[in-house]
Amino acid sequence: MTNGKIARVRTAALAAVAIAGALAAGPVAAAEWRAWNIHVDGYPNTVAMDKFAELVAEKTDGRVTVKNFHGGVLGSQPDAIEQVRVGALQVGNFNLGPIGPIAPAANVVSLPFVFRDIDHMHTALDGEAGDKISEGMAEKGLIALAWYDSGARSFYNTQKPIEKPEDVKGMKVRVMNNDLYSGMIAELGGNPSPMAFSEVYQSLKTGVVDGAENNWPSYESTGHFEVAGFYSNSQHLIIPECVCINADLWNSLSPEDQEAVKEAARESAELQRELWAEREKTSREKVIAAGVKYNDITDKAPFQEAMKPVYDKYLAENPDIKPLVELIQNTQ
Ligand code: GTR
Repeated sequence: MTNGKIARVRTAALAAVAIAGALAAGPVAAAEWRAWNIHVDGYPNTVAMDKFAELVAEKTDGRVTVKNFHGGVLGSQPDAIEQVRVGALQVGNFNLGPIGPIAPAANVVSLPFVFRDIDHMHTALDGEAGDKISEGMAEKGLIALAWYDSGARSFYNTQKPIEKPEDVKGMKVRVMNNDLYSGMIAELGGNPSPMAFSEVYQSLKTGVVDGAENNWPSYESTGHFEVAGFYSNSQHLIIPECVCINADLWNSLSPEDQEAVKEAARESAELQRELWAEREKTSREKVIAAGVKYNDITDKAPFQEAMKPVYDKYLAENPDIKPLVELIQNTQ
């Protein structure tokens, strides 16, 4: 390198240092977070995540903006959870189902029939049990900013109404990726088939699976009701959802921005819960009007009894979670 060249390089380097210094002293460049959501336009969670983005920008005075990627376009839910944990994505609206295999404390909500009803789930989540679940998730790199509703999940299939456990015998049933759900189907005598949400419609249509399980809004929004016309109100799972953020990112925020982001998530959750209550009704009406055969399961006891080995296995593998299960069961 000639002397002249060295001098020019040095000047350029000094200029870069000066610019960096100026930037550090002046306004910090706005951060853009990428957020994952599995649902389609108009779905309560999608609308609420858009609200979250709007509120984050407003409450942080534009220091943070959130770019939502709806419809699962950034990948499957288990993949997206991993991406948020490692920081490749910053935020996600996740169902606690696929978080359970990573965080055993969060898996309590995936024990079939652990919640008596939606109110019980809300009371437990808003109390000590919710704190314990959040702590378990934080240890695995996910901070739960707020909880979204996801109603109760029930069975649906292409063949017949399910009234008793024996009706599940021999059926191939899609479940989310979580051994508790595979265990649940196996204990009912069915064949569990863990599969990504996006693959279920085609699998029901082509007979790769005979059934699946979900709440009314997802059964409707995915079009599963068009190809699996028997919906049996088992309500075997009531799984909450979170707005979750990467833990390192969260810890790097100023207290002021943490407060702003948390408020934004909580306000978006209030909206989500209102929209959810409406959507449960309209989705149910829509699918029944479209010809879905619906039946209530009046006696849930045989289903609940069949779940004992699922609980036993989970507690044998995670003995330290027993008090949390009891805490939930004893929450009035
Ligand atoms: C929906 C839930 C999604 C996803 C989906 C599934 O109810 O909102 O996050 O978990 O169920 O069954 O995969």
